[in-house]
Amino acid sequence: MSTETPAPSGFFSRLRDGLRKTRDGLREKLEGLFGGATLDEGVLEGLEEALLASDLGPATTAAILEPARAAFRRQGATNAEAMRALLADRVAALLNVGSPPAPVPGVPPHVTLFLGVNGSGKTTTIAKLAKRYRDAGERVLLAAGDTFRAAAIEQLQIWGQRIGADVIAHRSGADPAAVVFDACKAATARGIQRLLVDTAGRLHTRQNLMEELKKIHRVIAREVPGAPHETLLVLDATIGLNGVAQAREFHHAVGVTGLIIAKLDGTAKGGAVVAIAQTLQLPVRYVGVGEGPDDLQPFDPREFATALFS
Ligand SMILES: Nc1nc2c(ncn2[C@@H]2O[C@H](COP(=O)(O)OP(=O)(O)OP(=O)(O)O)[C@@H](O)[C@H]2O)c(=O)[nH]1
Ligand SMILES: [Mg+2]
Repeated sequence: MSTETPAPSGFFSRLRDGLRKTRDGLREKLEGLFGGATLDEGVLEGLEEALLASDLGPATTAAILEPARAAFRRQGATNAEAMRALLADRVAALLNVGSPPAPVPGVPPHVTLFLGVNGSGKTTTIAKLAKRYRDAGERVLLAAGDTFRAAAIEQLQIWGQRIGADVIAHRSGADPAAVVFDACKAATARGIQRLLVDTAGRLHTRQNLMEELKKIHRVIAREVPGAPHETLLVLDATIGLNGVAQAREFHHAVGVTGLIIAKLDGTAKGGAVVAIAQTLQLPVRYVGVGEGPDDLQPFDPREFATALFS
């Protein structure tokens, strides 16, 4: 956790604070490298090591360094400031993938389905997003689609109470598709603007989980026209590049439309965000930078890239 006090409302300083561990790792290496007035081949090699150490992965690191190498070849040498700008531009470009979120439907509800392995941060992220929507004056309903893990339903209900959102829940062990069916019906009947669907992160097997998520997705698509409007995969930033394989598995099974990277504040592997977005060609929608209800930031590629290298 951070020891600096972040500016309360400054988006950029909150993001910088969340990225602190990743940036400190990079900065230490970059400052050593960029200490001299000009850059040489040795600096490029050092740069490659620094980027790899922040979990950018070999392919993304190569893609980031390509324009830097070209500039170096063309000019023989280039200065540290120009190099930082090149790197930030490139990272921003690599993060600029996928489509923007679908527009809010003319007829409510807008439905978001949340996926992710156990402990990745789904329920907390749902609470944070629900609070954003509530603060914007929207009516929010939560669906307790994780009926498998002990106390998962209660956890969502407690968040619902804190935030002022109703929760549709059945008993522990009930069929999640039936919960989601009821939630879709209730959201439509009550004119709810945002329905957020929580799901299990673990069942008896991973195959069971994927089958269940497909079923839930089908129920939503059948009950609400055009839904789910977003299918967001919540990844734990602390697993770094392992997120690539996880994202691939969920995307293949269910069809993900965007990513949420939780726990960015707890890792020096924040570079993996770039690798995951680029490899899967999926946009990052939000990042989690703490455990509190306000610790969620809309994701902006340019701001992220700037925060990474500043
Ligand atoms: N530091 C930090 N912790 C977070 C963040 N997001 C979630 N957490 C913590 O991560 C832990 C797991 O979060 P949950 O939201 O319960 O994860 P989940 O994916 O719903 O887990 P299951 O219900 O077991 O599948 C909790 O202790 C959260 O407080 C974040 O952005 N930063
Ligand atoms: Mg959960």
